[in-house]
Amino acid sequence: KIESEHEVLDALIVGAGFNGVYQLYRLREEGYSVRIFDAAPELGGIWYWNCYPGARVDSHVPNYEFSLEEVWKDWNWTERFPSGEELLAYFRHVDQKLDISRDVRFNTRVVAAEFSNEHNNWLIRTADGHEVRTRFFIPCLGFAAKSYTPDLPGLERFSGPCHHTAHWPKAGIDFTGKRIGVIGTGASGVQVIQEAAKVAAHTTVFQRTPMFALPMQQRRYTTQETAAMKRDYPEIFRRRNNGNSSFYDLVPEPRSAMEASAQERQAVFEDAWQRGGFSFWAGTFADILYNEDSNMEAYRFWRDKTRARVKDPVLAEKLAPTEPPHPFGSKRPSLEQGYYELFNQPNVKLVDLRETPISAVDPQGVQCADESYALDVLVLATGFDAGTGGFAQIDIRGTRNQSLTETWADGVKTHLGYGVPGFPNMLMLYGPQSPTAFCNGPTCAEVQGEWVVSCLNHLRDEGAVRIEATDEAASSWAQHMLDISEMTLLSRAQSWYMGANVPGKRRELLFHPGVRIYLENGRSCAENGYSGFQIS
Ligand code: NA7
Repeated sequence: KIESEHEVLDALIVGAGFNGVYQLYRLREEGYSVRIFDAAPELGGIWYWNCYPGARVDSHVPNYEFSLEEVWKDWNWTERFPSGEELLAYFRHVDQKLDISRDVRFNTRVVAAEFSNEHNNWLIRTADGHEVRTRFFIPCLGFAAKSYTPDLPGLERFSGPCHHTAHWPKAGIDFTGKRIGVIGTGASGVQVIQEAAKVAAHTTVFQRTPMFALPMQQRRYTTQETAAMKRDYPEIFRRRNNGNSSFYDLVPEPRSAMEASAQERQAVFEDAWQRGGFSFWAGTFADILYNEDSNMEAYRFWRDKTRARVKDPVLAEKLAPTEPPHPFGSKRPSLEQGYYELFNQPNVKLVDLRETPISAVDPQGVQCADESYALDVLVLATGFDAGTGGFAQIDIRGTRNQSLTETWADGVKTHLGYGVPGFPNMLMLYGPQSPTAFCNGPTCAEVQGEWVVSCLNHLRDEGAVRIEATDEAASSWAQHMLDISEMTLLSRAQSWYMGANVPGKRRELLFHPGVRIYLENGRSCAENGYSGFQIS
């Protein structure tokens, strides 16, 4: 037990991923008493849980790392897009440098948080019966704290190993020589499929919606290369933390794709394609996610490149259809390494669930409308109840004992994604209505994290004990989110950005796609004495 019975912490953070770790480090540095509670036995957040074969980040370094010199100066990545294992090793390095773990209570799942009007603090309860009081409650849950498994009839009857990618057994599962089935072709599905196809006797891919996956253009780094990169790190991090997209090197042309000649457009697309990663999504023309014609140009480029990689034209049409099912980039593109070529292998089969939906799972495998597929291992790469799902797993109660989940039943309402009316002294990081999911974890941990640190310092300077978002400010931010949703093409897809991947979930844009606009709003709020918050 790391808290004494009577101690009231300054801050209790839930979650030991990038956001929680940075917040603990900075608040402790500012003199606050602060702890993290995390359900996992080590640091890493989603990287601890999502340990399926091939797990890899799709934001390249140095976008995806802390900008703290004491951390980066003697850490050398081996790959441009590091694996989940390398990221866990990075967290151990961070721990060594910043001494985080001494203030973390591991293996501790927070189940309830209740605000006390009398004391202006929170009572936090854990699954193992532990309780702690804290002045500030800082959920750093990440956007993927709650997995989503579809309700497939008979799923529990499957006789072999069957796991969601976010609950993969730590001991691993050997795919060698086995018949592997993968449901889902998002980022996780694509990564597992790539690993399975290398060693499995047979891999069956159950695809519902074609994924517009982009070439990762992975590279291994030598120590000399990383040393050379580090000379530019201070400038890179300055640009990254003040940029448009939280990627220092994704700068789209300000003009519309339609203003460029066909030849110029082709050249910009080709260049982004070669640069790899999210360049083709976020680093070509500024209006790709706004203008239907520009979007269609990007789609056609992607489609033609992709189809050329698949030998069978029928299969090519299923993977990269003539007409897109939704605008390009309105769902998060996966990054791939030779994914499309796998479908030329005789031991990889694509099942198009739009033609032949899954009717049931039985002990032997998956039954579709026309055929049964016998499997040894079934992988559920079916995604997450993103953004709000993690909050629903904790019984969070505000000033009138009202539940946060019920409060959000008619729509998420926050001020800048930080505060919720009726839930004073709760400051969320990387939560709904902030740039989460459009801003990589480490960058958001720093830019949002510094906002929270400054806010707590302001309250301390003012001798204030309570901060609460006003209804007016939260309604106005909700309206802003709605305006963005209608302005962009994001609302046209059944994506987790829109809450549309989970049946019955309210459809609304959950994440703010404009990092720069978001940062400007946060800055102006702080400069105006935290406008939109009531401080007392
Ligand atoms: P995603 O991107 O939400 O992908 C989930 C996949 O599972 C997607 O292909 C879904 O198809 C599919 N799915 C979901 N439900 C079903 C059912 N009922 N039947 C068939 N297929 C289904 O999750 P990921 O884990 O890959 O990635 C999440 C993010 O985590 C990723 O973007 C990174 O930021 C990290 P659909 O497209 O809905 O038709």
